[in-house]
This record gives sequence, C-alpha cells and structure tokens, in this order.
Amino acid sequence: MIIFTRAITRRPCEAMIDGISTAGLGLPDYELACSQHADYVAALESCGLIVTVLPADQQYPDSTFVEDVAVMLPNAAILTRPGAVSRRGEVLEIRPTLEALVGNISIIQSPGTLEGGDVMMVGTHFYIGLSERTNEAGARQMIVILEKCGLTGSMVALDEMLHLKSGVSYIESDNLLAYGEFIGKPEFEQFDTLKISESEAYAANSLWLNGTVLVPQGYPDTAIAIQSRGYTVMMLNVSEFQKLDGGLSCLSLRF
Ligand code: CIR
Repeated sequence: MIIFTRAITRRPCEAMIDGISTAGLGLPDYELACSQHADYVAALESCGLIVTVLPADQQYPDSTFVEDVAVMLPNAAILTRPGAVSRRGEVLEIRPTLEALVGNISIIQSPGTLEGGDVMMVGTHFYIGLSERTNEAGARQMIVILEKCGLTGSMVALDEMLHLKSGVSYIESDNLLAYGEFIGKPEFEQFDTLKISESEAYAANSLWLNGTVLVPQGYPDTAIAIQSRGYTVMMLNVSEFQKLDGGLSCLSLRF
C-alpha cells in the first residue's frame, strides 16, 4: 500500500468567484474558503504529509484545484493539458514546483487533453476517465508515459460526471466508493464497492490518506459506512469549493 509523504496545495484567490461552476449553490465566500483551505492543509499534515502551500494566483479563478494540472507518479509527474481552456495557464504556474520536488516531468501535448480529476490510482494501475475535460488522445499519451515508468493505465467512459473521481474514489484495501453511473461498471467489478446514495453523491469524492479517509462534512451515512470498514474518518467542511464543483481530492496533489 502506498504511503504519501508530501502534498502540494494552492491557496484560493479572490477571483475564485469567477471559477467554473455548474453546482447552482451560489457564489463562494472567499474568506470562508481561506479558512476551509487552512483546515484542509492541517488535515493533510495530521495524516503525516509535508504540505507545500503555494500562494494564491489571481490570474486563474480555479487555480486552488491543483489536482487537475498534474498527475503524480512514483518518482515522476505528468503535467496535464486541461480540457477547460481557461485553466491551461495553471500548468505553467505549477511546473517549477514539480521540477523542484520531483524532477522527472512529462507533458501532455495537443490535441490531447487531460485533467487530474479524471485519474484514479489503484496501486500501479491508473484508471483514466474520458470526460468533457479528458479526451482519448490525452489518455493514450498518459498510458504511454505510464508504461515507460513500469505502470499501467486504462480508459473508463463517463457520461454524467465532471470528472472520474467526482463519482468514484479508491480508498485502498480493495474498497471503492461509487456513485451513479459508476455503480456496477464492469471495470470496477473486482472491488468491494460501497454504494453512495443520491443524497450523499458529493461524498463519493472522499480522500484516503495513509489509513485515514477525509470525508466532506454533512454526509453522515458515507462517513459511518467508511468507518465500519475499519478506517479512521475525518470530516472536513469544503462547502465553498463544492460551490465550484470541487471536492476534497481536487485541492491537492499527493505523492
Ligand atoms: C473546474 O470546473 O475546473 C473547477 N471549477 C472544479 C475542478 C474540480 N476538480 C476536480 O474535481 N479534480
């Protein structure tokens, strides 16, 4: 089982009110977002991670969702090419940090698009969601990079969710959280699936970190179900990021 030792995050910026959103939950409150982000960083630290907190970047309203601009591999990283055109510049901004911390960097090239929210790591295998943000060309490029690193990848079609991990999360030990279109998908039949109900859909994006699972606050059935599988659960309020379609995993790169 993997042990994460580091994470990269980026503070939210005031321009976050202009971030991409389909949630219909209203505009995020910047001050509250900053305090929720600080709690998130503290939670990562309490799980044993050393966290690099990058400064807010006003140029890019969605730049706090660092998960989408890179994919971390053992001793390597892939810079993505986001399908959301307004987010492409975020890649350049994170690059120096990755070069300093990881060194071995590959880059997804046009016409490929890929966002890290579409990538789910299960040991040495990476599931890549084909979404509105990630296309087949991007996924194919990623699989070539993975194979050069002795890893494997496969594609999973999705129709309803923003990203693959909006609806499915691997929490190690063969346990998978799945919602909606991902329940019963043949690609995931080998896992012990914990089905997330419609009323708790947002909690399908929960985050395993070294034996603890971070679960968004306000989804008690999911928290109890995860706890009953023997995990320590930590609940975090990320309401201001939910307003921008972002979840717990989106706020960090872990490696
Ligand atoms: C976006 O639409 O790109 C942002 N508002 C939300 C990104 C969420 N990221 C993720 O699920 N990995």
